[in-house]
Amino acid sequence: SEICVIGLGYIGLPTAILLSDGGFNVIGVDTSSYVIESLIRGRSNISEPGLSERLLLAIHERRFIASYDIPIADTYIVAVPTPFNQDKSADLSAVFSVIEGIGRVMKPDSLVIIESTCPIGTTEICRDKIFNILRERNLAQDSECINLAYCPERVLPGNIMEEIVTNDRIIGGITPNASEKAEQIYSRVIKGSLMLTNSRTAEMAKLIENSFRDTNIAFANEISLIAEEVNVNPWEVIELANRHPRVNILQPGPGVGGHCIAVDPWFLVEATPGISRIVKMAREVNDSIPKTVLDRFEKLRYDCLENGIYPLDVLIMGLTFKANVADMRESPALQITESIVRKYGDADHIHILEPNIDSLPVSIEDRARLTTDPLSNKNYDIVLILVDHTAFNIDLVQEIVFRSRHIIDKRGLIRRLGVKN
Ligand code: SAJ
Repeated sequence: SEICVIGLGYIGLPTAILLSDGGFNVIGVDTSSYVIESLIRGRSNISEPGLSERLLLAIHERRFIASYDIPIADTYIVAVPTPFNQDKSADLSAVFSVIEGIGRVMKPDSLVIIESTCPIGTTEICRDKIFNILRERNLAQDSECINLAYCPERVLPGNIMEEIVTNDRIIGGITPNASEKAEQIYSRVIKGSLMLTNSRTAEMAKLIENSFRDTNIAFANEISLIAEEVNVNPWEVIELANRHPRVNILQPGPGVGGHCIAVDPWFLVEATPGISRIVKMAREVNDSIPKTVLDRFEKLRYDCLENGIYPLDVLIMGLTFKANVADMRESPALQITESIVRKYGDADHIHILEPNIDSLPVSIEDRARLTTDPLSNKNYDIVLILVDHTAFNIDLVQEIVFRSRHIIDKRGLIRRLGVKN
């Protein structure tokens, strides 16, 4: 049978390849000409271990075809982005426009699955939209007959091709019948358990999963601020507390980035502003961390100036939102770097070490330099470790530490690697 996957990003493309390898004919749809042109040439528009080889084969064997247009298909999977607006409200325009596009071409018994992260109740709104269009097309009398399900994705960027098969999945049908239909599709390719529920519960489960992680990291970040204030090593104190059999605190860092954890909790806050207090505060705590890093940087820079050091050589290690990915969306490391470059790019020498990118983002390219050989510089006045890439190994970090006057290590890398300071 034919499946159409709409939105070929970090979720849609791996899903399309998974289904294609599982024996379905898959048509991938995207509005971006960059995405479609890359795919037609057999090139993946996202970097994810294990994806490109399978993609190339699927395209070669014509099991996967990329297109701009939504075709008639038995099943549709929607995986377009749901960003937030300036005021933190969800921007559902991409989901709604895709749902309308599907409604105009689908068969009345086609199955529609939404995987995009959505506020609670979105799937019901989509059902009404589909129903209205089908009614205009004289194809539906009863909205109960529409096969629509919300099935959130929970794969971890960097390990998507593995988790997309093994993770348990939630299937939230708009009716029990729709849940069963979606289950039949996923059960062909997924090894994890499939948990059937209604659409609202599925929507909320996705949001609380990411809010849970955000809250735990906010707690870790707050602990780290407290620890620094009272002269305790934050990494050590958390490691020791985690030896308690029922304590599991995550790691502090330079802030929380990515397009999921830094976004999704706001969908809960938007729906229930007076009640979602911890969720909101966790977001605010995590969003406030980059500023504390900048404050620390400015203190150390002032210290350098006091000692007659000018201009400074600054080394920034890592720009991406987390280790071993190339993605810089909502990255606190990039945000911190942009502030430093904006304020001091003309005065100081700002070197950037980011092994996962080939060129700097436009926001900083004029006044910072991407380096591939940080040891070509004799010494650094301030080093900021903002991402713990595997490429930042003990030999490299040790050598950089030897050459630097001040270090701001927001990932606890020096301690973890056992680097002498
Ligand atoms: N981070 C910390 N400390 C930690 C863990 C993470 O500061 O201990 C930071 C990271 O550096 C990064 C951010 O949090 O900036 C998010 O990274 P992540 O690895 O925790 O999560 P994502 O955004 O890559 O993927 C999350 C995952 N959600 C959960 O683990 C609950 C993933 O399973 C979801 O599929 C994904 O969001 C999504 O698409 O919603």
